[in-house]
Amino acid sequence: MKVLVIGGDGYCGWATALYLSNRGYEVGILDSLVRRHWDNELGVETLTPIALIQQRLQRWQDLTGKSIDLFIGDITNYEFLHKTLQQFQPNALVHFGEQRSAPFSMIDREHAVVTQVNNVVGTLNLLYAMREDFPDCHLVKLGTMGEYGTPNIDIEEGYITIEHNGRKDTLPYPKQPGSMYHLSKVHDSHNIHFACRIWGLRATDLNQGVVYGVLTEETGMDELLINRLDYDGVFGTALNRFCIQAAIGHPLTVYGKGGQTRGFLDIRDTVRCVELAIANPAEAGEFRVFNQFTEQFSVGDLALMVKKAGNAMGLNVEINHLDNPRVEKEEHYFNAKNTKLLDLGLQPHLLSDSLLDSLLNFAIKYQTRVDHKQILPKVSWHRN
Ligand code: NAD
Ligand code: USQ
Repeated sequence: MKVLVIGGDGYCGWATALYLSNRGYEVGILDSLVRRHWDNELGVETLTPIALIQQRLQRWQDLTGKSIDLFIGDITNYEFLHKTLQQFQPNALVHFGEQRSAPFSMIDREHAVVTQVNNVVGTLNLLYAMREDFPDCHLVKLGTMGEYGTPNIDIEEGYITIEHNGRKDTLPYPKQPGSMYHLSKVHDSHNIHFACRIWGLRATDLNQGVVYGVLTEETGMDELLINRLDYDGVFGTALNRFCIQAAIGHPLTVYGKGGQTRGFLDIRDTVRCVELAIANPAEAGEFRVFNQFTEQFSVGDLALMVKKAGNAMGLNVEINHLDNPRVEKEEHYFNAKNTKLLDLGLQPHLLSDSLLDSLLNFAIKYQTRVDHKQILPKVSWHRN
């Protein structure tokens, strides 16, 4: 089966492309490399020294004998996208290729526009390209748990059955996203749902929680295959950031009360979930939604777990509750369903002491690359 991984030079995409290649899929990577450009623009670097995409792919081929096609370009450019799809002839499209940071999207008007144009137009182009030439191809699209926000009722997987004035229907679950980035994912979901309903395309929206970890079997094979690990205040995410902060002796940055609860998963489960979605495609006309996370934690609890693991390794770890730069509920109900991927056979890697140890050791190994000035959050959701 031929799978085009869009965004295959990024954190989730790189791990997924190698995993699928290792399992015998014919893989292509499409990436505009814009994420490396945004890092340059912000003056930040991943904790880990990532090689050029061409060097990464050459090393993969030398090690395994498997080749991965590379298409460098932007999916908001329809001509490029059309040409790439004609050349590669995919059976499945895995779409990671978006601007994925909530703080980046909240910097100012310009960054909100860049985020929404990049994400919404890119996905729209994909839908039209599928409609035109690949109506049977399965789109596996990375969405986010943050599309739902934090409602005071259980979160279902994409749809909710509602009874209203004596009538009943199953409808898309209400969305209350918390940033211009998360909003872009909601817009994508609506557009994809429309394309399935009206044109009969098939798609799976993977509403992924916050990903943590860095090692997968494939990216751990060689230093040149190392994955990115973001720690800065714009692209770094909660648990990864806490481990790196602990490793360099920076107090853990819990925003506000720390009761913010989210779904989380290990990057080793991200790659497996994508494979499960590809191997069990949606029906023609079906817009399927899976909630892709394995456990729920509050950020306060995560900080305590990192502190405990760090202390056990002899690190002195403090926890700071900073003024929250975001506008979000800091204490709330959160209970999200996540059974659909488990039903397809996902066997989760739950957060364990050994994972925290390995992530802390990774962070210690590369600690001299950390720019301490990039740790505190600088982007605010507040009007002034
Ligand atoms: P990333 O920034 O590491 O990777 C995204 C990749 O997509 C980059 O290599 C970038 O250059 C590429 N890209 C962006 N726009 C593009 C375009 N228009 N054309 C071609 N390539 C483009 O992000 P990530 O952490 O790997 O996230 C991948 C996807 O998973 C995103 O859609 C994100 O919203 C989703 N997701 C990520 C997380 C997480 O914790 N990292 C959690 C939930 C969902
Ligand atoms: N947080 C802290 N301290 C930090 C960083 C974050 O307390 O140092 C808090 C935030 O305020 C928020 C929560 O942790 O309440 C999660 O923040 P995050 O930066 O880890 O993740 P988020 O902004 O939600 O975005 C990340 C990815 C995004 C993905 C999303 C999944 O960057 O691409 O869509 O996780 S989810 O959170 O389920 O929407």
